[in-house]
Amino acid sequence: MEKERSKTDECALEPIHLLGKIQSHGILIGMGVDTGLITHVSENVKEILDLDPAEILETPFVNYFEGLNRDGALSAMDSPAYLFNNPFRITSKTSPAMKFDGVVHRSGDSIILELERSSASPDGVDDYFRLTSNSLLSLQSGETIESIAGVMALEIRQYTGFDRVMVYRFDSDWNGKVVGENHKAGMTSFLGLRFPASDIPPQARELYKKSLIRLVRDTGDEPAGILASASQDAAKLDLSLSVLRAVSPIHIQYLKNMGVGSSMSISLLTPSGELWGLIACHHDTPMTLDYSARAACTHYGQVLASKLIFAEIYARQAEEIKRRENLPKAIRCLASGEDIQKAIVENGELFLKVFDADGIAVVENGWTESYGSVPGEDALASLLKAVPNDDALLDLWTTRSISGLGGEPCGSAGLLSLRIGKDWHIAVFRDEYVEKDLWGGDPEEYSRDSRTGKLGPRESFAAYMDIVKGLSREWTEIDRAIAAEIRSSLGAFLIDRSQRVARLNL
Ligand code: BLA
Repeated sequence: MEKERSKTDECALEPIHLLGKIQSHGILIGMGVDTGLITHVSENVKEILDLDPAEILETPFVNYFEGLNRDGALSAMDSPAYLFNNPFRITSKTSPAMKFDGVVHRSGDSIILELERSSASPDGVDDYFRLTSNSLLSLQSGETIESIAGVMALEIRQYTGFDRVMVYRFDSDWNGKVVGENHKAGMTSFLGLRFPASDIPPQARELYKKSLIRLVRDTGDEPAGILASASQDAAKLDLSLSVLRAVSPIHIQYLKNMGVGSSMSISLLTPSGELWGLIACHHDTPMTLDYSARAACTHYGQVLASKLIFAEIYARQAEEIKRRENLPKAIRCLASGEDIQKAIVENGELFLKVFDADGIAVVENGWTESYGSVPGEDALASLLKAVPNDDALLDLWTTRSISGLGGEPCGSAGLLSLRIGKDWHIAVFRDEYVEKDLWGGDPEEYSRDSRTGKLGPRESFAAYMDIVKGLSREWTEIDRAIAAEIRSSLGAFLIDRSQRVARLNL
């Protein structure tokens, strides 16, 4: 195994929507939007329907199938809810015993019809409503992300029968964490483990915003190739919205390394259409789930994503209210004192609470007053000199590691610097916080194919402890908002003070 940080870039290069193959349990047929003649066909029509793929190209689709024609497909696709007009019941004219669920969508100037054998999956609208309403009823307000995610994992597992269901949440760097899980007895748990951004590279995340569910039915499957008519290029067929799309071989290897026989994931989107997370499902053996059941899971993901996001906003608001409790008192202290250095230091404990910090220093024209855990005076002076002096930063600057500013190692690691005037700073410090991240395997590991040199996934997903030293806890939006408020109140008091001084001098 090798180690490298930038593997995300290499993973991002794979054009997963143009792999030119589908999973072999279904058939893909493309027909011209204008002609109804077959433009594309998957090679496995030979095995499944005993049709010669090369022979049926450029012949009318309706010669071989019943249940849908070009006009029906066009009107289904033109409706905004086209996904829910699917599936069509399609019968093969040449093998009438073969009944399929047919799903249509448009790709370029072809109508793409994908056929899957009708199967016994959780059926009907009743099951679906039971699934959604149980979750909504058992999730009253005040629930946490973890409790909602736990219920979601349980419900989806009961509905689909997957061995393991997880709710996976992205962080701001696109690493992810399993925040809810339900699995068959005896499996090792992934709950609480983190996974690096490169496990789900950017082009996959982009695609998952448009195409909200994918099922990898069998990780041992040999995908079927696609043939195209002379006027088309099979390699250019955009399979973004295909339900049978063969997934990236790197990802298949990843699943095999995890010991997974079948995988499904459902996108969880924010109201603005960004990817918040995924519901990820694993099964030890190949798993069949028909289109309607998958549509129910997709819809469930959309409904429950709003619950998760609401819980997240609610938790942030509660945290903000708690953090702001001491802010009015702190502002009153600043307003009442002529000497701002003293006002802060004499009420040091209060200001540490306001900033959720361990130390605070006020440096004015080379004179320092401090409270709590702060670097020595010389170290402090050189740190403040190194703080970027950029007006665009609104005089507020933060770092989780002062060693990046050339600071000597000391107990403090994080700095929030507020520049009040030319030689006047308020410097707020947070001590080092040793971060213990539990990852699903070493996040820096990957493999390389000895023959092709191509990048591959890591081989072990055993819990891996990564200890990060030298950083403070993160400075959040709430920290910045509170600091900005202190900064603007100070601005107002200073103008007031200078006006009073000016009046006295008259
Ligand atoms: C796709 N990777 C995925 C998907 C998931 C994960 C859920 C979506 C496809 C699916 O539903 O299976 C990752 N699965 C996870 C994680 C967990 C899980 C984190 O169950 C945690 C429990 N993967 C690598 C490397 C590369 C890579 C090194 O490890 C790139 C070189 C790529 N992952 C990769 C690609 C896809 C993917 C390309 C897209 C697959 C596709 O849709 O074609």
